[in-house]
Amino acid sequence: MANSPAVRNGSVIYLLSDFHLGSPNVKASHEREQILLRFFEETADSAIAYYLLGDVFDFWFELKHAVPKHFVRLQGCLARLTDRGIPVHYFTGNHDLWTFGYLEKELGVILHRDALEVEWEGRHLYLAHGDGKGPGDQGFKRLRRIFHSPLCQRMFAWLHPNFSFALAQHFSRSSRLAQEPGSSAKSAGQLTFNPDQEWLYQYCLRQQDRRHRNGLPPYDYLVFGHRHLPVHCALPQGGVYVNLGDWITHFTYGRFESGQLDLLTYPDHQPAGHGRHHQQPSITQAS
Ligand SMILES: [Mn+2]
Repeated sequence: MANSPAVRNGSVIYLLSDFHLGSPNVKASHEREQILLRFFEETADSAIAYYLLGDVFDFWFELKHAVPKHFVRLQGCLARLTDRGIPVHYFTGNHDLWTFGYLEKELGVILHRDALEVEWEGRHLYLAHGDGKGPGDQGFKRLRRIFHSPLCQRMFAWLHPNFSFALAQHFSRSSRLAQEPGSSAKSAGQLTFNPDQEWLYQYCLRQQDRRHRNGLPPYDYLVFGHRHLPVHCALPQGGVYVNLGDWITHFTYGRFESGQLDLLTYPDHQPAGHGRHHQQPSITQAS
């Protein structure tokens, strides 16, 4: 029964990102889609909500009367979850931001185009895909402004999709491999977490400083995707930087329950994430 507020026993909020369905090709993505379906099937009974933190699709663009082919099983799965009354929050990433109502109307997801601050069980969390945040990456930030421009989006929509979608898919794949080194199967194993060079870690430090200046307690968790690098690292000002990794090579997800957010692998549910050896520092500053 659609949208019936059935009594549910769930106690877990699940967070995932960066499935990039469509990359590197449809066949490989179909295999990953099956793994995702198993994940949602196994976790649905314990879930009170899902947060998808961006780049579910490697390319997505809605025309007035058409959407891209493929990955209808995941779409059906998300629709069934929302039909059961489980909220699915869908953050646009930098690969699937061209959604204009279809995902909300057809799948029933709650769409977020910007970062979100939430309070769960007394914990303060900051959630975002993570693209364009932190210092550096000026070339990508310029490109990002073009992608977000309504005029450019209208011009793109005028092109025939046999041409425009193929072109966009080509650029989407090549840009991802260039911009997000962790997404490359070849380099994923070599990628390491270096806080000094990690823009989102730097962004977390600034956010925590800003909170402190404004007399607010630090965020307990700042959670992102985008980097394709699983991270669970305590910050010096308090709180934890979490990067959800991806579902291309890492198959990692965030699990929030009883005020604690863990980063785990699927299907074996083992703790994951670079930076775990960092001890949670004792907070000496006044909060
Ligand atoms: Mn991304």
